[in-house]
Amino acid sequence: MKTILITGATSGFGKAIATLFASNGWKIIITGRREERLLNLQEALRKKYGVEVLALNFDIRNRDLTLNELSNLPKEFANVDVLVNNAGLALGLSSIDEGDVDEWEQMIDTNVKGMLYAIRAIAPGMRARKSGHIINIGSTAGKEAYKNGNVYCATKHAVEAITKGTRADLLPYNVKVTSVCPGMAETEFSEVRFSGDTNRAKQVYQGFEPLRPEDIAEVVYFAATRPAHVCLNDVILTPTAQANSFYTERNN
Ligand code: NDP
Ligand code: 8X3
Repeated sequence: MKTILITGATSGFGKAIATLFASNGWKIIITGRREERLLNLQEALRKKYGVEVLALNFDIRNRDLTLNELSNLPKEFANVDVLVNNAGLALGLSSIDEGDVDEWEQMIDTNVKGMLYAIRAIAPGMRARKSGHIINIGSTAGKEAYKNGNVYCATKHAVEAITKGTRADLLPYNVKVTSVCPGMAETEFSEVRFSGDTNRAKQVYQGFEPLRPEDIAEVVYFAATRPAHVCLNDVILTPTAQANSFYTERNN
């Protein structure tokens, strides 16, 4: 029975990834700040799929807590086969000269530093076992920097660099490292970005069919289930109507 750890599983991609892997019989570790959602998902996956689910409630920006929780997993969950670094967010959309410095720090602390803490806690076990797979959720925002996306795009460019560096470092230890880079997907992402303004969030996805969380989960599952000698390095997936960060065909 393989074990997967997914950070940020209380909504969106993380929840869909946890659900798909649970439906395929994997042992699941889920994390996030919103405890009630985490416990509801834990219960639902246990009931529906009969799998073991560990729910860890912490803020990934908290360095000591994250390192401590993930370095001291209970024995039956300790051998993590796949780590999915998914927890992340965008805050705001404003020109660099008008940006909110607190928002910048939250994005950097979550998307970059939080991901690094998780890798630091989990990679030594993979190295010792000479086996494992780290899958980082990047973005098309990590391929190009779009107007007013400045710091969010920077964090996703950092995910790209960390993915490449991690792959090189862990190469001698048979650890696979993959980045999965989605374009526009309708989750809570834009609601968070626009501080709960649901109308503004909806507009982001108007006039075309965006990706769904399940689309990303399928790619992660495919990447995680390749034969031992195959590592997907980098996968970009966009809605059919989106070419990249700059071009989207809308019918409104
Ligand atoms: P959601 O807002 O639906 O989910 C984000 C998840 O991250 C939640 O489970 C949230 O949990 C968790 N999270 C955020 N901050 C923290 C924190 N400080 N500590 C722990 N967990 C945290 O968005 P998505 O599912 O869309 O986003 C998932 C990832 O995909 C992000 O890294 C995002 O940048 C990336 N992405 C999204 C795209 C999109 O268009 N939607 C496209 C490309 C990439 P909680 O709030 O409970 O802590
Ligand atoms: C999320 C995709 O285009 O909203 O990473 O930045 S985008």
